[in-house]
Amino acid sequence: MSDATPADAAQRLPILLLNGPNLNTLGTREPAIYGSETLADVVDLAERTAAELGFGLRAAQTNHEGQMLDWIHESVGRISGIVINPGGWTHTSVALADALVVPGVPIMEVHISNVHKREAFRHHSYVSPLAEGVIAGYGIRGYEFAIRRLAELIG
Ligand code: DHK
Repeated sequence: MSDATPADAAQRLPILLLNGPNLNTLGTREPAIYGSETLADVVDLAERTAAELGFGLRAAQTNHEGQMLDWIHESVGRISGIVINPGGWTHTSVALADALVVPGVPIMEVHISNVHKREAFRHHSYVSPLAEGVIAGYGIRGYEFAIRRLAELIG
């Protein structure tokens, strides 16, 4: 992938990076758990990683579940894969899981914290059965790893 040309990038559909509720507060929200980097830092890292691999990136964050579902529906035929940190919806939302199937593209699930080291209610994910991979506990570097894996899967 590292020898991708600008022409390859132009032909490829972009990767969609989605962040769910409360992730707009990264940087100030429980920094001992989520770190001091902001959502802007996440998007910058993701854009740089995608560009290095020859992909464009569309990034969006919302605190509104219906908005997230609409974005996923609207992405059909327009993206090559999804990297998502569903935030709290990870553990609660059948509707989000149902929507994520619609685009028919590979999905990588990211959690900044190690959810398995935390409360029991964070141990279950409705998204994981749909995901090609799950990354948790690597801080915001997890987004970079997810994009690298997605690029490998897309080829
Ligand atoms: C982010 C959240 O907002 C929580 O609801 C999840 C996840 C964990 C994270 O680690 O990025 O439980």
